[in-house]
Amino acid sequence: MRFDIITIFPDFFRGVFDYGIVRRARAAGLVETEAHDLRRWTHDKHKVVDDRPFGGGDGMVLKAEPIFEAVESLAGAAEAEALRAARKRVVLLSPQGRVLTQALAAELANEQHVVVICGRYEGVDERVAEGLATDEVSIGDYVLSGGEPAAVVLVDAVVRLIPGALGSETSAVNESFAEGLLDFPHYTRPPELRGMPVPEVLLGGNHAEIARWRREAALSKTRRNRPDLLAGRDEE
Ligand code: 6GU
Repeated sequence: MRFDIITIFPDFFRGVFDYGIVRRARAAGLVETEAHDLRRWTHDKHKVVDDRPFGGGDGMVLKAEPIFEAVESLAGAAEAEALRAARKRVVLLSPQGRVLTQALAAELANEQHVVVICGRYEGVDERVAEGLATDEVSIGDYVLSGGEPAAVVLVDAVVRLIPGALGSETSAVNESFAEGLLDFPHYTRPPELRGMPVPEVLLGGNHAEIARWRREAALSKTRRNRPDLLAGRDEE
């Protein structure tokens, strides 16, 4: 799998994929990541990538032409149809996108090539979303200055779902969100810390009881921190 990231800040990505599971997946040849300077696809002397908004207003808008040229040179065809056939996706990162979920990350983990366009918060010419991107994605309901941190989040969430990336000792099947619940609480030594004991049941060896406790604890944590995840479930 390959990620090509189009950005006006390619240096932002220096070293950012050199840690943990992403590093290991890259070292194992499971994934390649490369950041590309959008200015490479400008043709004027000053390598201008933005311009004033039609209709007026503050802030600058990222121009469509360099982005179209960048995607065409990195992914080939700009037609969504041809991209899908070739297992390629073109993801525009913007606060106007649909929110990244574990389901979307899993879907992207099936692709061979993902081109990621980092928007700026002021905006990207809408024709990129209309006629170039296969997906417009946000990482949550808050505003970032640009899509670069979101690109790091997206790559991490997807790479750990590529078969083999987590290694044999762990699996993505049992974790947070896989079941639509938050993860259960974890503890390690010491069994008592600053007046806070580890729940008794975890210290014994009754695996059925431990499994029951973990499910209940995951549920109450979800109820407390993310009641939205439980809406529309009947049991529990
Ligand atoms: Cl993808 N971009 C920006 N600029 N802000 C965001 C975002 C993306 N996702 C959440 N906020």
